[in-house]
Amino acid sequence: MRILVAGGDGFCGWPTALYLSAQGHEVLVADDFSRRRWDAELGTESLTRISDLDARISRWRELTGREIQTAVGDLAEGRFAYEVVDGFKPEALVHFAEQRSAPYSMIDRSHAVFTQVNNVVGTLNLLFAIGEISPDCHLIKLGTMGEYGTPNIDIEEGYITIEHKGRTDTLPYPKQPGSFYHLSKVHDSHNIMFACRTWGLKATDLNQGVVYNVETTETALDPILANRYDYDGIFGTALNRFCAQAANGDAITVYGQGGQTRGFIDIRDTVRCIELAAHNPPESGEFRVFNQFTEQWSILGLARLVEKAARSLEMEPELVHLDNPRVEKETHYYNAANTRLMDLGLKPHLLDEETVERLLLTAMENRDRIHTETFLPQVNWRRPHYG
Ligand code: NAD
Ligand code: USQ
Repeated sequence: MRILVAGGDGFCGWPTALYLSAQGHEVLVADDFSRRRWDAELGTESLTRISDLDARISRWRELTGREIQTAVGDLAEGRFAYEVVDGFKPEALVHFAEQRSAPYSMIDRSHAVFTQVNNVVGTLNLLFAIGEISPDCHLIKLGTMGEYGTPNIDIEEGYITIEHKGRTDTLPYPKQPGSFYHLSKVHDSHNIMFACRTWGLKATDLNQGVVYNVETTETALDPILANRYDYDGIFGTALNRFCAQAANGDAITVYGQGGQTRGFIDIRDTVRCIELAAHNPPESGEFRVFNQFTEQWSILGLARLVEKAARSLEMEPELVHLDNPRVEKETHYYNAANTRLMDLGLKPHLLDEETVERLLLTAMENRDRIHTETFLPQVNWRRPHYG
């Protein structure tokens, strides 16, 4: 298939582009490298050394003989988005290209505005480009489990059947997102659903859980193909971040009680889910939602798992409960459905001690690159800054 990977220089996008290329698909990566610029803005960088996109792609070509095309530009710019879709005419467009950090979106007004404009306008541009140029193209959009929040009932895959005053309908599942970033994903979902209903486009919203682990078969082939590893208080996510903290001899930072429960997925399964979605497109006019995670963990459970694995490697981790910088429930019911990708053939890599140990060792090997001062959370949900 001809597959456009928007955001293909990022943590999920780069391994996905390689995986799809390795499977024989014709791949084009579109990215504006904004994620690398946000590192410069925040004074942080990937724990692993990451090469620039040209070097990554040249190395891939040398190793495999496969070509990956590139288009460098901002998808929130209407002309660029249109030209990329027009030039490549994708059969599937995988859309990773958004500002994806909840804390970044909560820094102040300008970061909230940037996040929502970048994400919502970028997605709108792609919808209009697909609608006019390639209406048969399947949009595979990365959403997030955080769109649903933590309701006191089971979470379904996108829709819920409700009986109200004697009548019944199947409606979008209610959304209770927890940051301006998560809200941008809800706005995207509504816009995509509308475009499917109104123009007959076909789309899959992949409501992904927190992604952990770093390397895939393809990124591990050569150091120049290495994937990024975020660990700081803004872009680092729970498990990977805890491993960097433990390996560096810093405290594992559980926010509040740690009863926050989320869906998690190994990066090796993320890349596979994208291909499964691409191989099994929805009908024209259908807005399909899959919950893309493989297991649920509480944050305290994850922290304890990291603590145990670190001790077995003779590290001396400490687990601390910080005042929660976020506004979120710390003990709650959580039971989310995730059968649709399994039904298509996903065989999950479930989290085990071996994966945690590998992450701890990766962090240990790159310890001299850690900016310790970026570990503690700096962004407080409760205090709005005009900024
Ligand atoms: P990332 O920041 O590592 O990668 C995103 C990429 O998109 C970056 O390379 C960035 O430069 C690019 N980008 C952003 N805005 C752009 C624009 N306007 N034009 C062109 N390129 C742009 O993020 P990631 O972790 O790879 O996440 C990818 C997607 O998956 C995001 O949409 C995110 O919301 C979603 N997601 C991620 C996780 C996770 O745990 N990482 C979990 C659930 C969902
Ligand atoms: N948390 C801690 N300690 C930390 C970091 C986080 O206790 O040091 C807690 C947070 O308070 C939260 C949970 O862990 O309750 C998850 O936080 P996170 O930073 O790992 O992930 P989150 O902010 O939810 O965002 C990440 C990605 C985002 C994606 C989302 C999926 O950055 O792009 O959409 O995971 S989900 O969580 O399902 O919405």
